[in-house]
Amino acid sequence: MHGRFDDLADNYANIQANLSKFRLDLESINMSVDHINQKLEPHEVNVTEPINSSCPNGFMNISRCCYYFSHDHNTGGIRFNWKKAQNYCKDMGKMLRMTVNLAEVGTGSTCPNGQKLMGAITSRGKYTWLGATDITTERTWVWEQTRETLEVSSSLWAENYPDGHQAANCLAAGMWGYYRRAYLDDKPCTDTNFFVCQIFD
Ligand SMILES: [Ca+2]
Repeated sequence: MHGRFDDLADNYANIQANLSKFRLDLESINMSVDHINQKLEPHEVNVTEPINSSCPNGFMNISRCCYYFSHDHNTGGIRFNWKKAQNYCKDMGKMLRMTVNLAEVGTGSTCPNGQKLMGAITSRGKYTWLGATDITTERTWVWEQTRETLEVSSSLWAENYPDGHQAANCLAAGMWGYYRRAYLDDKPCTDTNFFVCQIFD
């Protein structure tokens, strides 16, 4: 009888030891699962926003098009006259081996949602050069890159604009109204403003 009791006691001790080992293994597995989940989290965020990574460094994706806001770069942003701003965009294009010019609103078939671009300009709250002029023919506004016409009747213009005649031949977006929203304004090309570049290919 005594021997059998010892066997039972040994078995019980073995079971306890195995149970402890099992608990340790389970804890180790749980830690591994937590570790894997932590590694997965940032990856999942990337998967939900793959579009943002499709723009070159420094450019922002809005409605599947890439824009460079000069407001957002260097301390206080970068401001130039209209021609210098356009050249800055074109030079970036040479570096990137892409077609870059001052941004257009609602032209072309690839990024027709101009309201989102105007919204992004509104959120920065500053006068901003865009890519159209009436330099060639007064009151015939032409977007520089696509050569599409910007109608003077467009609702994108601020009320009673364009009004600058020969003295104002370059296109800017300015802040208007109670809500300080961005609308188009004709300004002297020698003014110094922030600007937005756009990738066109
Ligand atoms: Ca003009």
